[in-house]
Amino acid sequence: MNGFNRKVLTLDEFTIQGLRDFPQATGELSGLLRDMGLAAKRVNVEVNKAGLVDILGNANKINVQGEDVMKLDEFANKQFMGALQHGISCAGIGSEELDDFVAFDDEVSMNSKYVCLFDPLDGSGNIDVNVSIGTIFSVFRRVSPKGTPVILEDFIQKGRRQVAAGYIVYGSSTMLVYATRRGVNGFTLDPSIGEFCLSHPQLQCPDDGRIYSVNHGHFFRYDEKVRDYINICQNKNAANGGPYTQRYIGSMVSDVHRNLIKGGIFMYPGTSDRPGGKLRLMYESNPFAFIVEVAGGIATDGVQPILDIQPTELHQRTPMFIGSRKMMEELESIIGSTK
Ligand code: AHM
Ligand code: MG
Repeated sequence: MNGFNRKVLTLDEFTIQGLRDFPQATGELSGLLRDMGLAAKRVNVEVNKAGLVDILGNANKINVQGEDVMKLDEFANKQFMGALQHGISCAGIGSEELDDFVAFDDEVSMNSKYVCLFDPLDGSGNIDVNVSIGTIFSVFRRVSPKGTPVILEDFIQKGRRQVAAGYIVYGSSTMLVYATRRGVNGFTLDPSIGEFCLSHPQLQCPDDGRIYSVNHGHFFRYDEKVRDYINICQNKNAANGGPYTQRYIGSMVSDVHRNLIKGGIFMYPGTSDRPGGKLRLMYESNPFAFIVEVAGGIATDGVQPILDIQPTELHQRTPMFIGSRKMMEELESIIGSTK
């Protein structure tokens, strides 16, 4: 015995095993997830070196080896876009880093059935201070015919129509979590073999929790009812389901990941100066709403489920409230249908 645990499935093994239940499946979704996993591993290597940037060179500068240094979010964007373009599953992408979507024009890509939207490096303001950051992605089946270049309508579909969604958190360990309608599964990168290994099978969001996550700095710019709810969170005690604890990393991937595992609520409401909030519907809110709903939680914009919003543009923003079912129900009883 070499001590290697062969009971642990790698991401590829897991998705390929899943295909056995669907004899008609083409394996394209497994391929897309493998491509995302590959790009994530490349990004992970660079994220781990982020602290060396002053030694190796800053963005737009030449490093000591005389190479051009790219900003980490641009680098991540290139990796995810490149992996998907070279794969066999994705006909085009939309990214936070790019103003417009990209239609892949090679024959194989044009004949693929999926499009992918992603935020290549979310929370990138946290890179300089060694705080966890992440990648978020959303997968739709295209609505335009295969064999033609993808169009805007392939991307701006309701979140409810997502085929899969996932995120990667580059944290104290690196994890890839993805959801399909069949469940949410989490994989931790084993650096010794360079593979994502199934570590969190069939993740369920606890029905209730004690963590609330919100930027208190904006408190006086939130709607009165949102402020009422935050006050309730602060006043929880043993008699009314508390006490609650406040946790806000400022990196949505890490904040929602933690709440998904431990139970909690994450809020990014609209403010008086930014009524639409900050988060982007297509590649930040939708994927998390899908993941958390599959895991048994709830996600709304304060009025309707995030997944029911009809998008009109690639980069639109939305207020967001997401988390454990009971905490979300209490929030809804306070804010009613007011954004
Ligand atoms: P980014 O896409 O520019 O990185 O912004 C998104 C991030 C989220 O990860 C996080 O939840 C939020 O912005 C934090 O914003 P704020 O500093 O306003 O609380
Ligand atoms: Mg972002």
